[in-house]
Amino acid sequence: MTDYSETTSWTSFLKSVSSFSGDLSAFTAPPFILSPVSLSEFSQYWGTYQDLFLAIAQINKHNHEAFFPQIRSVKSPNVTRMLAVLQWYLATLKCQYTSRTQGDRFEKKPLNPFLGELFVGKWENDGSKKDDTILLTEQVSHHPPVNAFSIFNEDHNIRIQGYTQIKSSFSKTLKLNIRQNGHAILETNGHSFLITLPALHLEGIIVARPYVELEDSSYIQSSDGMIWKIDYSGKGYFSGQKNSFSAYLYKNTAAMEKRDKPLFTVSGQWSGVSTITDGNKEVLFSDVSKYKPHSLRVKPISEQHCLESRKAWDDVARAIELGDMKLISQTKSKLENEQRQLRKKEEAGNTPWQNRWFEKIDIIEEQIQPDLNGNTYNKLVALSKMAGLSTKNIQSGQKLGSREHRKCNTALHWAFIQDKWLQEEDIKV
Ligand code: HCR
Repeated sequence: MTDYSETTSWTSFLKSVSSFSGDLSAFTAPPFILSPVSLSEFSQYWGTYQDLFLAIAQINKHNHEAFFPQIRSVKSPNVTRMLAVLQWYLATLKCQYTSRTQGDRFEKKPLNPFLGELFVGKWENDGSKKDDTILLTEQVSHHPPVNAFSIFNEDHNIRIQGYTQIKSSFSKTLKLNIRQNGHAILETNGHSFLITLPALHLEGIIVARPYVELEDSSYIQSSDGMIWKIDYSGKGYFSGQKNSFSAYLYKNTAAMEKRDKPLFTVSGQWSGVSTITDGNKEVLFSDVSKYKPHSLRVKPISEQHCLESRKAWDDVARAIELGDMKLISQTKSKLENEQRQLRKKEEAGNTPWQNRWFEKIDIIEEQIQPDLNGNTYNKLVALSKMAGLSTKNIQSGQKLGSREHRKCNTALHWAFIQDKWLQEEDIKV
């Protein structure tokens, strides 16, 4: 295993991050810590476990008892669905936060998506086109960087859409703290779920082997009233195991606030094995290693549009793979200069960049009302209200009464506009 921590490039990188200004893209990092993959590809992790994702849509009042046979006290399809959502969600965490650090690999700095960058693909499920799950990702803003995504399977009637805006800061001990603004909203067969995005930090930076640890709590609020509170901890906090969590299912937010006895508690490692208990017997809940990851099919670069991520970053990615710092900087500057020229042209012509499949929704200005039967953004307002969470532009999952909520005056979100995709002529999945 190569030790990069003693190299001069790493020590000067550490010096530069100790006076960090908040903009991660501003760093010149040594080639060994650069990833040839754009951050816009990370949206695919929500769909990697297709079987678990599609299973959520299959649960109904006739079949629900077949889903978690080991858990005797599950009596309703709504509870079963909540368990299935957690099982899928835990598997997505494994992809989002540990898939790049398996074996001796470590976390690297992904490419910073440009405005309008697209990443699309599909998961082919039973081989028939009708059963494909589609992924659409768009970089909807560059300052601040916001990445929006939509994943849907028409045949199974399940979709998830959301967006992420990351905010980073280095601590004095050189931990990189990441806060996410945004959310994901899952919808299937008349049920909807608001999923908040966890806070995280990167450990191991000093020794040049960064890895992610999740922290604090996140929530999954269901339109049926139930809510999961998921508490995260790293190695040595609740237990000696890394990626530990405890998730508590409450019948509603009031029960959670009163710290009533949860309906179920699931605990263990989100990247591995977890168990479930209703307060009596404890049984296996999930073992992520047993599930089959499903690869996303992405068109070859030769068939991609120039806004598609792998095509746009191809020269830079090759330079990174060669570890050629001069070439990395040349190819990256070329792309960045082209972007700057585009912005100048747009400004001069008063023709701002048009987003492709997502639109900004202003919850306050447009007076979006809570409505569980309305559109996705009526649902966002309703689910946030049920969970007692803010819809303002602050860190995901913050409470209504929080200081951040009181201080912020905006509630702008990114919504997927299905019709725009249906009218799309240039981009094919
Ligand atoms: C922190 C991170 C960039 C952001 C990545 C996010 C938060 C993006 C949204 C996804 O849905 C979830 C997600 C998963 C990733 O684990 C997380 C990345 C891990 C590393 C990367 C840093 C910017 C890498 C910095 C490396 C330093 C040492 C320069």
